[in-house]
Amino acid sequence: MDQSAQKGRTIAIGDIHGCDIALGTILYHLELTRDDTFICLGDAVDRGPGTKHVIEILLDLKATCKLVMIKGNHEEMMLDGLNGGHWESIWLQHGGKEAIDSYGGRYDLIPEEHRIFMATALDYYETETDIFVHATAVPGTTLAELTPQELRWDRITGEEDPDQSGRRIICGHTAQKSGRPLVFDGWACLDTAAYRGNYLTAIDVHTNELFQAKQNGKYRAGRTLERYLLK
Ligand SMILES: [Mn+2]
Repeated sequence: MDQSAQKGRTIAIGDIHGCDIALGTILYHLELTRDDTFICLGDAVDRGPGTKHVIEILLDLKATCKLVMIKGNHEEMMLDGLNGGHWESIWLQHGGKEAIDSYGGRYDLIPEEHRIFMATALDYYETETDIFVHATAVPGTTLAELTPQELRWDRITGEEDPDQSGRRIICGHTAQKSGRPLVFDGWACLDTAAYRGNYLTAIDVHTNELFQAKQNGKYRAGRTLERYLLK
């Protein structure tokens, strides 16, 4: 894909987990336009109080910019749980209850559009400079060969090798309870555990500027990713 002529910003955001006010606050400050690409790294749903509103916000964004939704393990569990699959009880115990409560407490109150939004989310997304995936990529393995376990479930340790292509891997999923992005050679994990009261983290992948907000509405910008690079 030729992105060399691309105008606008490319913004990626870590695990939102129902933090609708944090998401709305970041978007208010970003002022996205149709030239911008906004990449949600997955786990938009569950845990926090505002899953329904988060998906409404993301659906509305489709009219504003190019929205890329990557499927997290929580979207995978929710879709399975809503169909009565084997994940249902585990999902409900790991934030699914809060998600259903945001819809009024019943599965049948979830709009079909919201189910389709989750079901059509991507396994990964790539540009000339970066690879975007929910959980992990495996250097040496092509993206199309990644398993569902790798794409949505495996955790990173901070000791993974960089990708041979030279592209950076930007992921979520491995929650950083410190609230600090996990940044090391060739990698950036943006899951800063917003649902635990930390900042939700978004990044302009070309400038590395961070845009962060908490679910209480507090906003912070001006830091860059390099601040968190492990030496
Ligand atoms: Mn996850």
